[in-house]
Amino acid sequence: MISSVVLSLAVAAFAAVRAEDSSALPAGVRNFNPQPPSAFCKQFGNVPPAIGTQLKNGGQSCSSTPQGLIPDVNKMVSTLIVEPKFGSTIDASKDNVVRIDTINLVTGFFNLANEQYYMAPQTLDPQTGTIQGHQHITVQKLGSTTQAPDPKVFAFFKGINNAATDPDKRSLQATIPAGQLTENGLYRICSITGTDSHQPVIMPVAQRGAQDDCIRVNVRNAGKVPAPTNTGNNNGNNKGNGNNNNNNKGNNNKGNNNNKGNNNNKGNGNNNNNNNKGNNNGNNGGNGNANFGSCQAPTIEFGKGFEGRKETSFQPVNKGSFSHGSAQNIDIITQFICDRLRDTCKAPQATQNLCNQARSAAGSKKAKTGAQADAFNAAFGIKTNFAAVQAFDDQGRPLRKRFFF
Ligand SMILES: [Cu+2]
Repeated sequence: MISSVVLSLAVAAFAAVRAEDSSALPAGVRNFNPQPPSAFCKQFGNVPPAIGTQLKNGGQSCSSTPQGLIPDVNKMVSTLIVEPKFGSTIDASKDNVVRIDTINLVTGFFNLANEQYYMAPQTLDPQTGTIQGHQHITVQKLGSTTQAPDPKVFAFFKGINNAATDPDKRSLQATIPAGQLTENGLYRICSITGTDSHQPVIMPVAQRGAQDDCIRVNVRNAGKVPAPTNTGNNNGNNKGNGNNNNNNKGNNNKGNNNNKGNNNNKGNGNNNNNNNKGNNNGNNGGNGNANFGSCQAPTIEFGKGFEGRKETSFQPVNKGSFSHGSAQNIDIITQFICDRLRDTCKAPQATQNLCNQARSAAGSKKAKTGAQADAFNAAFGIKTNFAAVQAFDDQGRPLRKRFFF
């Protein structure tokens, strides 16, 4: 009884640091303002405060966010990767589901990764005292079994932002799309359990079992993609579109070739399926006509529900090469991609110039529409039709009538 009083006081105290406007956030997710600099951070005057963005291009920062609520010792997180099997060989030319079992985590708490990173203290479910958070799957090729891999390099990464829906609310999964892994060999697949705003979970005792799991698998048929089922255009190929009401939050189909949910629903009188759009041309042989150095094609996709967003936004299709979350402003993504092509992919100068042209082409189209992604992709010879995707505002309202009837 006393502890629940303390708990609700603590929850109330943290509520005070919430920002006023949480309207752009998915249900269940709160927005937090940066804390004033702590005494600790003030000692390092030359280190800027962490303000919710991720410093992907380098630089230190200092977080003044409290660690937050620490759960009871009987509520510690534990995770097991149950699929694929440890030590198995997986076929990279097919979709591979990674399924995990996690206990003592209330899932579906997934704050905006580019604006609220480390902004929220760890929070607990007020009823059960269980940590609120989400999972991630990360896949790396192991060049060596005796030397640790570079964490900046990964072959696949996926934040799992949806809440577990199995009866015990423990099971989550992500799909490594066919063709995503480009080299055969030994890989490591790990979970990274995170809180609402992505920090590692804070546990009450030091001596315990791990909150995360990693497995090793062998990969074969890397770099091979099954023949696209939808070469040419997608008219009439409305596989799996139906009239579903699914907001498609956190779906795992990005970048695969099954052409689920395209847009040519002529004469469809209702809007229930508007949320499931955006075809997946990124991997459909859309490799473009440029040399991307060590990277995959820099295709950008436009759609609703990325990272739990209510609004439409942009993100790179090939997260292995271009590890950036979604953004409403395409220039955040295009700039990141052009920097990456230069610094990491070591693409030739001609491709870098092409990237700058692609950026301006995107900038010349109407902001926050799929036409911007198409213009960027087209500069590399990658044909997409995100212009046909309905744009939504951050309340989930259609921005205007669909224009392609
Ligand atoms: Cu995360």
